[in-house]
Amino acid sequence: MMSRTLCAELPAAAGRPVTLAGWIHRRRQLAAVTFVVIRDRTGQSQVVVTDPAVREQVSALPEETAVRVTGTALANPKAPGGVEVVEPSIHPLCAPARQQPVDLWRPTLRATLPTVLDHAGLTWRHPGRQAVWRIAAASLAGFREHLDGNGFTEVATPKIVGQSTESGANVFPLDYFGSTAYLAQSPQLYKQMLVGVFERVYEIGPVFRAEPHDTARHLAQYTSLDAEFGFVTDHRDVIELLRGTLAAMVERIAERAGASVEMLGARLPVVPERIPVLHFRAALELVGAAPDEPDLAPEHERFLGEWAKTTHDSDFLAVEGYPAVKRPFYTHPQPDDPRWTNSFDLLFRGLELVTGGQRLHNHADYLAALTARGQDPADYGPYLAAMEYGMPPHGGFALGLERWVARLLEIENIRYTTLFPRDLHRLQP
Ligand code: AMO
Repeated sequence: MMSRTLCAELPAAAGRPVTLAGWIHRRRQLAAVTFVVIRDRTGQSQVVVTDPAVREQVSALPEETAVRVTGTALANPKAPGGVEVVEPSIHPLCAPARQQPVDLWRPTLRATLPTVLDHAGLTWRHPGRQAVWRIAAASLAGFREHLDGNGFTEVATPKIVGQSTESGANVFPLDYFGSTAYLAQSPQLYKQMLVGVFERVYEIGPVFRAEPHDTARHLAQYTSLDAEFGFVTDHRDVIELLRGTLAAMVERIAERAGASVEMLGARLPVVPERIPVLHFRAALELVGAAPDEPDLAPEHERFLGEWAKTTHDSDFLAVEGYPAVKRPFYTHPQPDDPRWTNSFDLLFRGLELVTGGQRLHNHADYLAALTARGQDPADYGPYLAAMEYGMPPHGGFALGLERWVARLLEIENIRYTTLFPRDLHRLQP
Protein backbone atom coordinates (compact mmCIF):
# COMPACT_ATOMS: atom_id res chain seq x y z
CA MET A 1 0.00 0.00 0.00
CA MET A 2 1.21 3.50 -0.87
CA SER A 3 2.34 5.41 2.21
CA ARG A 4 -0.08 7.96 3.55
CA THR A 5 0.16 11.64 2.63
CA LEU A 6 -1.24 13.98 5.26
CA CYS A 7 -3.41 16.88 4.14
CA ALA A 8 -0.74 19.34 5.23
CA GLU A 9 1.80 17.51 3.05
CA LEU A 10 -0.34 17.55 -0.09
CA PRO A 11 1.00 20.85 -1.50
CA ALA A 12 4.49 19.35 -1.59
CA ALA A 13 3.22 16.25 -3.41
CA ALA A 14 1.92 17.99 -6.57
CA GLY A 15 2.30 15.81 -9.65
CA ARG A 16 2.62 12.56 -7.70
CA PRO A 17 0.25 9.71 -6.84
CA VAL A 18 -0.95 10.02 -3.25
CA THR A 19 -3.06 8.25 -0.65
CA LEU A 20 -4.97 10.38 1.84
CA ALA A 21 -6.68 8.95 4.90
CA GLY A 22 -9.22 10.78 6.98
CA TRP A 23 -12.89 11.61 7.21
CA ILE A 24 -15.26 12.88 4.56
CA HIS A 25 -15.72 16.38 5.94
CA ARG A 26 -18.01 17.64 3.25
CA ARG A 27 -19.37 16.68 -0.16
CA ARG A 28 -20.51 19.18 -2.76
CA GLN A 29 -22.25 17.58 -5.68
CA LEU A 30 -22.44 19.84 -8.75
CA ALA A 31 -23.79 19.05 -12.21
CA ALA A 32 -20.65 17.44 -13.59
CA VAL A 33 -18.32 17.14 -10.64
CA THR A 34 -18.36 16.23 -6.95
CA PHE A 35 -15.96 17.90 -4.54
CA VAL A 36 -15.07 15.87 -1.48
CA VAL A 37 -13.23 17.56 1.37
CA ILE A 38 -11.10 15.11 3.33
CA ARG A 39 -10.16 16.04 6.92
CA ASP A 40 -7.28 14.54 8.85
CA ARG A 41 -5.36 15.57 11.93
CA THR A 42 -3.34 18.12 9.95
CA GLY A 43 -6.08 19.88 7.98
CA GLN A 44 -8.27 19.45 4.93
CA SER A 45 -7.76 18.59 1.26
CA GLN A 46 -10.05 18.77 -1.72
CA VAL A 47 -10.70 15.70 -3.84
CA VAL A 48 -12.26 16.18 -7.27
CA VAL A 49 -14.48 13.39 -8.56
CA THR A 50 -15.64 13.33 -12.17
CA ASP A 51 -15.96 9.59 -12.87
CA PRO A 52 -19.73 8.87 -12.78
CA ALA A 53 -19.26 5.57 -10.93
CA VAL A 54 -17.15 7.18 -8.18
CA ARG A 55 -19.59 10.11 -7.97
CA GLU A 56 -22.38 7.62 -7.36
CA GLN A 57 -20.27 5.88 -4.72
CA VAL A 58 -19.61 9.22 -2.98
CA SER A 59 -23.28 10.16 -2.99
CA ALA A 60 -23.85 7.14 -0.73
CA LEU A 61 -20.98 7.94 1.67
CA PRO A 62 -22.20 10.41 4.27
CA GLU A 63 -20.08 13.03 5.99
CA GLU A 64 -17.81 11.56 8.72
CA THR A 65 -17.24 8.31 6.84
CA ALA A 66 -13.64 7.28 7.52
CA VAL A 67 -11.96 6.72 4.15
CA ARG A 68 -8.75 6.12 2.29
CA VAL A 69 -8.44 8.01 -1.00
CA THR A 70 -5.90 7.22 -3.68
CA GLY A 71 -5.40 9.55 -6.64
CA THR A 72 -3.03 12.08 -8.13
CA ALA A 73 -2.06 15.36 -6.51
CA LEU A 74 -2.53 18.16 -9.00
CA ALA A 75 -1.64 21.81 -8.64
CA ASN A 76 -4.69 24.02 -9.03
CA PRO A 77 -4.46 27.61 -7.83
CA LYS A 78 -8.21 27.57 -7.18
CA ALA A 79 -8.04 24.61 -4.79
CA PRO A 80 -7.61 25.26 -1.06
CA GLY A 81 -3.87 24.96 -0.42
CA GLY A 82 -3.18 25.13 -4.18
CA VAL A 83 -3.22 21.36 -4.71
CA GLU A 84 -6.09 18.91 -5.02
CA VAL A 85 -6.46 15.18 -5.61
CA VAL A 86 -7.87 14.10 -8.96
CA GLU A 87 -9.03 10.78 -10.42
CA PRO A 88 -9.52 9.28 -7.02
CA SER A 89 -10.57 5.87 -5.94
CA ILE A 90 -12.23 5.91 -2.56
CA HIS A 91 -12.11 3.08 -0.02
CA PRO A 92 -14.55 3.43 2.85
CA LEU A 93 -12.99 2.26 6.13
CA CYS A 94 -15.97 2.81 8.38
CA ALA A 95 -19.33 4.35 7.62
CA PRO A 96 -21.31 6.24 10.27
CA ALA A 97 -23.97 4.07 11.83
CA ARG A 98 -26.37 6.98 12.08
CA GLN A 99 -26.87 10.55 11.06
CA GLN A 100 -24.90 13.19 12.95
CA PRO A 101 -26.82 15.37 15.36
CA VAL A 102 -24.77 18.40 14.21
CA ASP A 103 -23.23 19.50 10.90
CA LEU A 104 -19.49 19.43 11.39
CA TRP A 105 -18.80 20.90 7.94
CA ARG A 106 -20.33 24.27 8.81
CA PRO A 107 -17.62 26.82 9.59
CA THR A 108 -19.32 27.53 12.91
CA LEU A 109 -20.79 24.74 14.96
CA ARG A 110 -24.46 25.56 15.31
CA ALA A 111 -25.48 23.79 18.48
CA THR A 112 -26.41 24.61 22.05
CA LEU A 113 -23.96 23.94 24.87
CA PRO A 114 -25.80 20.79 26.05
CA THR A 115 -25.74 19.38 22.50
CA VAL A 116 -22.05 20.17 22.12
CA LEU A 117 -21.30 18.44 25.43
CA ASP A 118 -23.67 15.50 25.04
CA HIS A 119 -21.99 14.61 21.76
CA ALA A 120 -18.46 15.62 22.77
CA GLY A 121 -16.85 12.62 21.04
CA LEU A 122 -18.25 13.96 17.78
CA THR A 123 -18.34 17.73 18.30
CA TRP A 124 -14.64 17.89 19.21
CA ARG A 125 -14.06 16.81 15.59
CA HIS A 126 -15.21 20.23 14.41
CA PRO A 127 -12.07 22.16 13.32
CA GLY A 128 -13.01 25.12 15.52
CA ARG A 129 -13.41 22.84 18.54
CA GLN A 130 -10.16 21.00 17.80
CA ALA A 131 -8.40 24.37 17.70
CA VAL A 132 -9.49 25.05 21.28
CA TRP A 133 -7.92 21.88 22.58
CA ARG A 134 -4.80 22.21 20.41
CA ILE A 135 -4.22 25.51 22.20
CA ALA A 136 -4.72 23.79 25.56
CA ALA A 137 -2.26 21.05 24.57
CA ALA A 138 0.34 23.61 23.44
CA SER A 139 -0.11 25.40 26.78
CA LEU A 140 0.67 22.16 28.62
CA ALA A 141 3.76 21.65 26.48
CA GLY A 142 4.97 25.18 27.26
CA PHE A 143 4.39 24.67 30.99
CA ARG A 144 6.34 21.40 30.99
CA GLU A 145 9.19 22.62 28.83
CA HIS A 146 9.71 25.76 30.87
CA LEU A 147 9.81 23.97 34.19
CA ASP A 148 11.89 21.07 32.84
CA GLY A 149 14.34 23.67 31.60
CA ASN A 150 14.57 25.28 35.03
CA GLY A 151 15.51 22.26 37.08
CA PHE A 152 12.01 21.11 38.06
CA THR A 153 11.12 17.42 38.36
CA GLU A 154 7.70 16.29 37.19
CA VAL A 155 5.84 14.34 39.87
CA ALA A 156 2.61 12.33 40.09
CA THR A 157 0.79 12.38 43.42
CA PRO A 158 -2.22 10.46 44.78
CA LYS A 159 -5.70 11.51 43.77
CA ILE A 160 -7.28 9.40 46.48
CA VAL A 161 -6.35 11.01 49.76
CA GLY A 162 -7.12 10.86 53.45
CA GLN A 163 -7.89 14.51 54.12
CA SER A 164 -9.00 17.74 52.48
CA THR A 165 -6.21 20.10 51.46
CA GLU A 166 -7.91 23.38 50.63
CA SER A 167 -11.07 23.66 52.69
CA GLY A 168 -13.31 21.05 54.17
CA ALA A 169 -16.47 21.95 52.31
CA ASN A 170 -16.03 20.96 48.70
CA VAL A 171 -14.51 17.49 48.86
CA PHE A 172 -15.88 14.35 47.27
CA PRO A 173 -15.87 11.53 49.82
CA LEU A 174 -15.62 7.97 48.61
CA ASP A 175 -15.72 4.54 50.10
CA TYR A 176 -12.16 3.25 50.41
CA PHE A 177 -12.27 -0.40 51.41
CA GLY A 178 -14.79 0.40 54.09
CA SER A 179 -13.37 3.69 55.32
CA THR A 180 -13.79 7.23 54.01
CA ALA A 181 -11.30 8.70 51.58
CA TYR A 182 -11.54 11.82 49.41
CA LEU A 183 -10.74 12.81 45.87
CA ALA A 184 -7.79 15.18 46.03
CA GLN A 185 -8.73 18.87 45.86
CA SER A 186 -5.15 19.70 44.90
CA PRO A 187 -1.68 18.15 45.09
CA GLN A 188 -0.79 20.86 47.63
CA LEU A 189 0.48 18.78 50.53
CA TYR A 190 2.36 16.34 48.32
CA LYS A 191 4.05 18.96 46.20
CA GLN A 192 5.29 20.65 49.36
CA MET A 193 6.59 17.38 50.79
CA LEU A 194 8.41 16.74 47.53
CA VAL A 195 10.16 20.12 47.70
CA GLY A 196 11.99 18.54 50.61
CA VAL A 197 13.22 15.89 48.17
CA PHE A 198 13.69 17.48 44.74
CA GLU A 199 13.66 21.21 45.62
CA ARG A 200 11.62 21.97 42.51
CA VAL A 201 8.60 19.99 41.37
CA TYR A 202 5.61 20.33 39.12
CA GLU A 203 2.54 18.30 38.34
CA ILE A 204 -0.15 18.42 35.71
CA GLY A 205 -3.12 16.44 36.87
CA PRO A 206 -6.82 16.29 37.62
CA VAL A 207 -8.15 17.78 40.83
CA PHE A 208 -11.63 17.49 42.22
CA ARG A 209 -13.91 20.07 43.79
CA ALA A 210 -17.47 19.33 44.83
CA GLU A 211 -18.52 22.83 43.79
CA PRO A 212 -22.13 23.36 44.79
CA HIS A 213 -22.58 26.30 42.41
CA ASP A 214 -23.53 26.14 38.79
CA THR A 215 -21.24 28.81 37.35
CA ALA A 216 -19.47 29.40 34.04
CA ARG A 217 -16.07 29.14 35.76
CA HIS A 218 -16.31 26.17 38.11
CA LEU A 219 -15.97 22.49 37.31
CA ALA A 220 -16.14 19.48 39.60
CA GLN A 221 -12.94 18.19 38.00
CA TYR A 222 -10.35 20.41 36.37
CA THR A 223 -6.73 20.20 35.29
CA SER A 224 -4.37 21.81 37.74
CA LEU A 225 -0.93 23.00 36.64
CA ASP A 226 1.00 23.00 39.88
CA ALA A 227 4.54 24.11 40.63
CA GLU A 228 6.37 24.30 43.95
CA PHE A 229 9.98 25.16 44.74
CA GLY A 230 12.35 25.69 47.64
CA PHE A 231 14.82 28.31 48.77
CA VAL A 232 12.58 31.25 47.91
CA THR A 233 12.76 34.63 49.61
CA ASP A 234 9.03 35.14 49.50
CA HIS A 235 5.98 34.98 47.22
CA ARG A 236 7.50 37.52 44.82
CA ASP A 237 9.87 34.76 43.67
CA VAL A 238 6.80 32.66 42.93
CA ILE A 239 5.24 35.46 40.88
CA GLU A 240 8.48 35.69 38.90
CA LEU A 241 8.48 31.95 38.20
CA LEU A 242 4.84 32.19 37.16
CA ARG A 243 5.64 35.08 34.85
CA GLY A 244 8.30 33.09 33.00
CA THR A 245 6.04 30.06 32.84
CA LEU A 246 3.16 32.02 31.34
CA ALA A 247 5.48 33.60 28.78
CA ALA A 248 6.70 30.13 27.76
CA MET A 249 3.12 28.89 27.47
CA VAL A 250 2.16 31.78 25.19
CA GLU A 251 5.30 31.25 23.13
CA ARG A 252 4.56 27.57 22.70
CA ILE A 253 0.99 28.31 21.67
CA ALA A 254 2.21 30.70 18.97
CA GLU A 255 4.71 28.11 17.80
CA ARG A 256 2.69 24.91 17.92
CA ALA A 257 -0.86 26.09 17.56
CA GLY A 258 -0.49 29.24 15.48
CA ALA A 259 -3.02 27.98 12.93
CA SER A 260 -5.55 27.32 15.71
CA VAL A 261 -5.02 30.82 17.13
CA GLU A 262 -5.61 32.26 13.69
CA MET A 263 -8.67 30.12 13.02
CA LEU A 264 -10.26 31.31 16.26
CA GLY A 265 -9.12 34.90 15.83
CA ALA A 266 -7.66 34.77 19.36
CA ARG A 267 -5.65 37.61 20.87
CA LEU A 268 -2.59 36.11 22.50
CA PRO A 269 -1.63 38.13 25.57
CA VAL A 270 1.73 39.80 25.96
CA VAL A 271 3.23 38.65 29.25
CA PRO A 272 4.90 41.80 30.62
CA GLU A 273 8.50 41.82 31.81
CA ARG A 274 7.09 42.53 35.27
CA ILE A 275 3.57 41.57 36.22
CA PRO A 276 1.95 44.51 38.03
CA VAL A 277 1.35 43.70 41.70
CA LEU A 278 -1.27 45.29 43.92
CA HIS A 279 -1.74 44.67 47.64
CA PHE A 280 -5.12 43.25 48.59
CA ARG A 281 -5.81 46.32 50.77
CA ALA A 282 -5.19 48.63 47.82
CA ALA A 283 -7.32 46.41 45.60
CA LEU A 284 -10.26 46.75 48.01
CA GLU A 285 -9.85 50.51 47.98
CA LEU A 286 -9.71 50.61 44.19
CA VAL A 287 -12.92 48.63 43.77
CA GLY A 288 -14.63 50.61 46.52
CA ALA A 289 -15.20 47.61 48.83
CA ALA A 290 -15.23 47.76 52.63
CA PRO A 291 -11.71 47.44 54.13
CA ASP A 292 -12.69 44.31 56.08
CA GLU A 293 -13.97 42.47 52.99
CA PRO A 294 -12.11 39.09 53.06
CA ASP A 295 -12.21 38.28 49.35
CA LEU A 296 -12.69 39.80 45.90
CA ALA A 297 -16.02 39.24 44.19
CA PRO A 298 -16.10 38.36 40.47
CA GLU A 299 -17.16 41.92 39.60
CA HIS A 300 -14.20 43.23 41.59
CA GLU A 301 -11.89 40.98 39.60
CA ARG A 302 -13.38 42.25 36.36
CA PHE A 303 -12.91 45.84 37.49
CA LEU A 304 -9.29 45.18 38.48
CA GLY A 305 -8.67 43.48 35.14
CA GLU A 306 -9.79 46.63 33.33
CA TRP A 307 -7.73 48.75 35.69
CA ALA A 308 -4.59 46.71 34.93
CA LYS A 309 -5.25 47.06 31.22
CA THR A 310 -5.72 50.82 31.29
CA THR A 311 -3.04 51.75 33.82
CA HIS A 312 -0.38 49.12 33.07
CA ASP A 313 -1.41 47.89 29.62
CA SER A 314 -1.31 44.40 31.13
CA ASP A 315 -3.72 41.46 30.79
CA PHE A 316 -2.27 40.17 34.06
CA LEU A 317 -2.47 41.52 37.58
CA ALA A 318 -1.18 39.89 40.76
CA VAL A 319 -3.06 40.75 43.93
CA GLU A 320 -0.85 39.94 46.92
CA GLY A 321 -1.38 39.91 50.66
CA TYR A 322 -4.78 38.16 50.85
CA PRO A 323 -6.18 38.18 54.40
CA ALA A 324 -5.01 35.26 56.53
CA VAL A 325 -8.60 34.38 57.45
CA LYS A 326 -9.35 33.48 53.83
CA ARG A 327 -6.21 31.49 53.09
CA PRO A 328 -5.45 27.85 53.94
CA PHE A 329 -3.42 26.97 57.02
CA TYR A 330 -0.20 26.37 55.08
CA THR A 331 -0.02 30.01 53.93
CA HIS A 332 2.94 32.09 55.15
CA PRO A 333 1.89 35.30 56.91
CA GLN A 334 3.11 38.68 55.76
CA PRO A 335 6.13 39.14 58.08
CA ASP A 336 5.37 42.73 59.10
CA ASP A 337 1.62 42.24 59.61
CA PRO A 338 0.19 38.73 60.09
CA ARG A 339 -3.35 39.83 59.25
CA TRP A 340 -2.14 39.56 55.67
CA THR A 341 -0.27 36.78 53.90
CA ASN A 342 2.57 36.23 51.46
CA SER A 343 0.07 34.79 49.01
CA PHE A 344 -1.42 36.07 45.79
CA ASP A 345 -4.00 35.52 43.13
CA LEU A 346 -3.17 36.22 39.53
CA LEU A 347 -5.99 37.76 37.55
CA PHE A 348 -5.94 37.23 33.82
CA ARG A 349 -8.25 39.51 31.87
CA GLY A 350 -10.29 40.06 34.98
CA LEU A 351 -10.64 36.43 36.13
CA GLU A 352 -8.78 34.58 38.89
CA LEU A 353 -6.47 32.22 37.05
CA VAL A 354 -3.81 31.30 39.58
CA THR A 355 -3.45 31.06 43.32
CA GLY A 356 -0.02 30.88 44.85
CA GLY A 357 2.25 32.06 47.58
CA GLN A 358 4.88 31.32 50.13
CA ARG A 359 4.15 28.50 52.60
CA LEU A 360 5.06 27.97 56.19
CA HIS A 361 8.19 25.86 56.55
CA ASN A 362 8.77 25.61 60.33
CA HIS A 363 7.11 22.63 61.94
CA ALA A 364 6.16 24.64 65.02
CA ASP A 365 4.42 27.26 62.85
CA TYR A 366 2.29 24.53 61.29
CA LEU A 367 1.18 23.25 64.69
CA ALA A 368 0.30 26.78 65.75
CA ALA A 369 -1.55 27.58 62.51
CA LEU A 370 -3.65 24.41 62.60
CA THR A 371 -4.46 24.77 66.28
CA ALA A 372 -5.46 28.42 65.80
CA ARG A 373 -7.92 27.27 63.13
CA GLY A 374 -9.38 24.59 65.33
CA GLN A 375 -7.94 21.84 63.13
CA ASP A 376 -6.29 18.75 64.56
CA PRO A 377 -2.61 18.44 63.59
CA ALA A 378 -3.00 14.67 63.90
CA ASP A 379 -5.06 14.76 60.67
CA TYR A 380 -1.94 15.91 58.83
CA GLY A 381 0.57 13.52 60.43
CA PRO A 382 2.78 12.43 57.49
CA TYR A 383 2.71 15.90 55.94
CA LEU A 384 3.72 17.56 59.19
CA ALA A 385 6.40 14.91 59.67
CA ALA A 386 7.97 16.05 56.39
CA MET A 387 8.10 19.55 57.86
CA GLU A 388 10.11 18.28 60.81
CA TYR A 389 13.26 17.63 58.82
CA GLY A 390 14.58 20.95 57.57
CA MET A 391 12.09 22.14 54.96
CA PRO A 392 13.48 25.14 53.07
CA PRO A 393 11.44 28.31 52.72
CA HIS A 394 9.27 27.47 49.73
CA GLY A 395 6.31 28.46 47.66
CA GLY A 396 4.40 27.66 44.52
CA PHE A 397 1.28 28.16 42.53
CA ALA A 398 -1.56 26.37 40.74
CA LEU A 399 -3.12 27.42 37.47
CA GLY A 400 -6.43 26.07 36.18
CA LEU A 401 -5.97 24.93 32.58
CA GLU A 402 -9.60 25.30 31.54
CA ARG A 403 -9.85 28.85 32.88
CA TRP A 404 -6.63 29.77 31.15
CA VAL A 405 -7.90 28.62 27.77
CA ALA A 406 -11.31 30.19 28.34
CA ARG A 407 -9.87 33.63 29.09
CA LEU A 408 -7.28 33.32 26.36
CA LEU A 409 -9.96 32.63 23.78
CA GLU A 410 -12.51 34.88 25.48
CA ILE A 411 -14.95 31.99 25.76
CA GLU A 412 -17.54 32.73 28.42
CA ASN A 413 -18.18 29.21 29.67
CA ILE A 414 -15.29 27.04 30.87
CA ARG A 415 -17.21 23.95 29.76
CA TYR A 416 -16.33 24.79 26.15
CA THR A 417 -12.63 24.45 26.96
CA THR A 418 -12.91 21.10 28.77
CA LEU A 419 -12.79 17.86 26.80
CA PHE A 420 -15.38 16.07 28.93
CA PRO A 421 -16.58 18.45 31.65
CA ARG A 422 -17.82 17.33 35.02
CA ASP A 423 -20.19 19.58 36.93
CA LEU A 424 -23.17 19.57 39.23
CA HIS A 425 -25.34 18.06 36.53
CA ARG A 426 -22.97 16.27 34.22
CA LEU A 427 -21.29 12.89 34.54
CA GLN A 428 -21.48 11.92 30.85
CA PRO A 429 -19.81 11.49 28.44
P1 AMO B 1 -7.07 27.26 44.29
O1 AMO B 1 -8.04 26.46 45.05
O2 AMO B 1 -7.29 28.75 44.28
O3 AMO B 1 -5.60 27.06 44.85
O4 AMO B 1 -7.02 26.76 42.80
C1 AMO B 1 -6.05 27.23 41.89
C2 AMO B 1 -6.65 27.60 40.55
O5 AMO B 1 -7.41 26.53 40.04
C3 AMO B 1 -8.53 27.01 39.32
N1 AMO B 1 -9.76 26.50 39.91
C4 AMO B 1 -10.78 25.98 39.22
N2 AMO B 1 -10.98 25.80 37.91
C5 AMO B 1 -12.13 25.21 37.51
N3 AMO B 1 -13.08 24.77 38.36
C6 AMO B 1 -12.94 24.93 39.70
N4 AMO B 1 -13.87 24.44 40.51
C7 AMO B 1 -11.75 25.55 40.18
N5 AMO B 1 -11.27 25.84 41.41
C8 AMO B 1 -10.07 26.41 41.24
C9 AMO B 1 -8.45 28.50 39.36
C10 AMO B 1 -7.64 28.74 40.59
O6 AMO B 1 -6.98 29.99 40.57
N6 AMO B 1 -3.29 24.75 46.44
C11 AMO B 1 -3.69 26.02 45.87
C12 AMO B 1 -2.68 26.52 44.87
C13 AMO B 1 -1.34 26.91 45.45
O7 AMO B 1 -1.32 27.74 46.37
O8 AMO B 1 -0.33 26.40 44.94
C14 AMO B 1 -5.02 25.85 45.17
O9 AMO B 1 -5.43 24.79 44.80
O10 AMO B 1 -7.79 28.92 38.16
